[in-house]
Amino acid sequence: MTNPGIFEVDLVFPRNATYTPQALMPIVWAVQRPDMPPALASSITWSLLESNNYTAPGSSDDGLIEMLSPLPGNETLISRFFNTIEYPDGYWNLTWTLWVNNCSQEGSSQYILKTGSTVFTISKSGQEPDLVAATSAGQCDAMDAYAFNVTSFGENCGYLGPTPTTNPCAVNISSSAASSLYASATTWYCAPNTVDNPNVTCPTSTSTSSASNPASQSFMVTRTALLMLLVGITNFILMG
Ligand SMILES: *[C@@H]1O[C@H](CO)[C@@H](O)[C@H](O)[C@H]1NC(C)=O
Ligand SMILES: *[C@@H]1O[C@H](CO)[C@@H](O)[C@H](O)[C@H]1NC(C)=O
Ligand SMILES: *[C@@H]1O[C@H](CO)[C@@H](O)[C@H](O)[C@H]1NC(C)=O
Ligand SMILES: *[C@@H]1O[C@H](CO)[C@@H](O)[C@H](O)[C@H]1NC(C)=O
Ligand SMILES: *[C@@H]1O[C@H](CO)[C@@H](O)[C@H](O)[C@H]1NC(C)=O
Ligand SMILES: *[C@@H]1O[C@H](CO)[C@@H](O)[C@H](O)[C@H]1NC(C)=O
Ligand SMILES: *[C@@H]1O[C@H](CO)[C@@H](O)[C@H](O)[C@H]1NC(C)=O
Ligand SMILES: CC(=O)N[C@H]1CO[C@H](CO)[C@@H](O)[C@@H]1O
Repeated sequence: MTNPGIFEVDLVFPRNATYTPQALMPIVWAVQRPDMPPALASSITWSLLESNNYTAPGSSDDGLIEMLSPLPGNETLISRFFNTIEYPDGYWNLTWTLWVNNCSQEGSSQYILKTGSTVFTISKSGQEPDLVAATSAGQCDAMDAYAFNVTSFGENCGYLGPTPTTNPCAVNISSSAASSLYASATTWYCAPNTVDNPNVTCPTSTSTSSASNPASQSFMVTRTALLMLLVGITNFILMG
């Protein structure tokens, strides 16, 4: 039994800003009330277009995040990482859609789609990505955010009240939570049988301690194509 309340999804990162090229450039969403997506048949679709060009080599337009099981905690961070080392100058358009199934009084539910897009620039003169700063008091209110007031639930849908105001500043990414996201991305790259790996420097020992300390690792990337991590992998979810 899922309790009613406010369901919200926030794009924590990136923002409309200029960032330095990164082997692991993060995309992070925060899901507030992460227990709700299964009951709302909710998912996120997204595309990331280099120069807003579908056929550019770095572009990826088939991102899908299904949330078929309740996610843990009061707030769950969902991350994807991609490589911009090979694209040191240019702009990118991240467009994402939140799908929420709205019950109707007449019986047939209908999906509500909320779409946001964030354009950001990659340049050597940019700033380093900073997930902690992105949730700080000065920056949190600029998140692209969508909220629904779910008053009750039907068959794979929610009865939605008037749209509430969003509350992105409730999201808090600590430095250890940020490190965990990066560490998991590194672990994912370095796992055996993973999708076509770039040459991220992986721990040489089988010790797991190095994987939990991404600051001790350097990310070497020699791929020419942008690599989307985790496409098709649904269960890569970390608590904030
Ligand atoms: C993005 O930031 C630039 C520079 O601050 C600003 O000129 C532009 O209007 C912003 N665009 C959006 C969509 O916020
Ligand atoms: C980004 O993509 C959205 C959705 O396709 C589009 O409306 C918007 O104009 C694009 N922005 C830029 C700067 O290309
Ligand atoms: C989009 O990218 C493709 C592949 O690099 C290129 O051939 C095409 O000219 C680009 N289109 C635009 C409008 O820049
Ligand atoms: C989750 O939110 C509820 C209500 O806001 C609060 O009482 C509870 O302590 C929170 N739990 C965690 C793990 O943050
Ligand atoms: C959900 O559907 C109802 C019709 O049953 C409609 O009145 C309401 O505006 C919809 N809610 C949203 C948030 O679009
Ligand atoms: C959500 O809907 C409930 C039931 O109508 C209402 O009591 C509550 O005030 C609403 N919450 C917000 C934040 O709008
Ligand atoms: C956010 O996390 C930091 C570090 O864990 C903590 O010091 C701070 O109190 C938290 N802020 C909120 C609003 O939860
Ligand atoms: C920073 C970094 O590791 N850059 C390397 C990425 O991969 C390309 C292609 O192999 C190299 O030329 C860069 O030096």
